Amino acid sequence: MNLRTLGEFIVERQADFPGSSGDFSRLLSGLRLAGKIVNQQVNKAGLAKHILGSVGNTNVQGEEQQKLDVFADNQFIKAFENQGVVCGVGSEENDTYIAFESEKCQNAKYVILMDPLDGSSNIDVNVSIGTIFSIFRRVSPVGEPAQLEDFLQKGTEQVAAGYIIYGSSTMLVYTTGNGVNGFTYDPGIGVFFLSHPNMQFPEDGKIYSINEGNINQCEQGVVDYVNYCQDTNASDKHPYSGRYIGSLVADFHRNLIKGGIYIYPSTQSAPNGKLRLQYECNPLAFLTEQAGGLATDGRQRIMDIDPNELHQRTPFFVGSKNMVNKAGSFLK
Ligand code: AHM
Ligand code: MG
Repeated sequence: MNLRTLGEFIVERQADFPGSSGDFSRLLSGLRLAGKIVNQQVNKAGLAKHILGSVGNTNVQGEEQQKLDVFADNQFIKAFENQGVVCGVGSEENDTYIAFESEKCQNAKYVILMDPLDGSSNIDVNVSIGTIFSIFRRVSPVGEPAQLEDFLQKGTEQVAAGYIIYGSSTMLVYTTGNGVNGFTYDPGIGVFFLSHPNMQFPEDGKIYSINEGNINQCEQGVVDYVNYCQDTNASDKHPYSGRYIGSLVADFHRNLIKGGIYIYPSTQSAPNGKLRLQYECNPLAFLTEQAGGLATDGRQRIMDIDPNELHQRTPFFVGSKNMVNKAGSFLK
């Protein structure tokens, strides 16, 4: 078998853009390095009592921060600052964006938005968690500190996006707008290998993923769609299987491979849903569209939403094209 490492893949792809400065490749290398460091800590979370558990702070959304959240946040931020390839970082863990001060960073062309450790409430119970990231070209002038407007761009402006899943294997899955590729980490030698080239969302699927504990708080269209998924009398292959890990990257990754839909709708207690547009939904929407799937808020395309605040939330319907269209048809 012809093995290709992530490093080789990045270099090959850079050659597709003659004259490119290599900054973007260095950015991906920074991500890869920080991902390996976080992976090492996640893997031993059960052993390291000092890492397990809550740090005692709450983040801007009033959620309890876990120690590993803070660790991951710091690792990624340090890696980007050291590489000098982004002028700033927006993170789900921080109240506002960070604009790096060094001249090298202020001369950088890109900003990154990330959820450094999504699903972190699952750490203590040994369930897969993930890092989600989204990269934009800055709109503020090069040579100056990053500005809020750099972080409030529509999803359609993303130049790259992806996730790292810390699961039974660790994988990095990303797109630069030219398909989706997945790399599996070999911890013995510390290298990611291309294992899932050109990933495609199956057009249809049999898995629906939603927190059904909230169903009484959902709008009627969502209730009707879930009933449709469970309908044993319908002629077209029902009922579907309900699968909800409660860890977005893990639910998304499974559905990407097997075919399925993930839904986090608006509820009475969370009218805009729970997930964040900039840190979670846009990057997964970009990956989804690049893999032939669909991502909406139930009614409109996620990547067309014009963000007006950093921590903006949105309902999220993502996955196999036919399933997302079908779910949307119940909301109209
Ligand atoms: P987090 O960013 O605070 O970890 O929250 C996001 C997580 C997702 O991974 C997951 O899909 C969702 O929250 C689960 O929420 P709920 O427990 O309300 O179903
Ligand atoms: Mg999250």
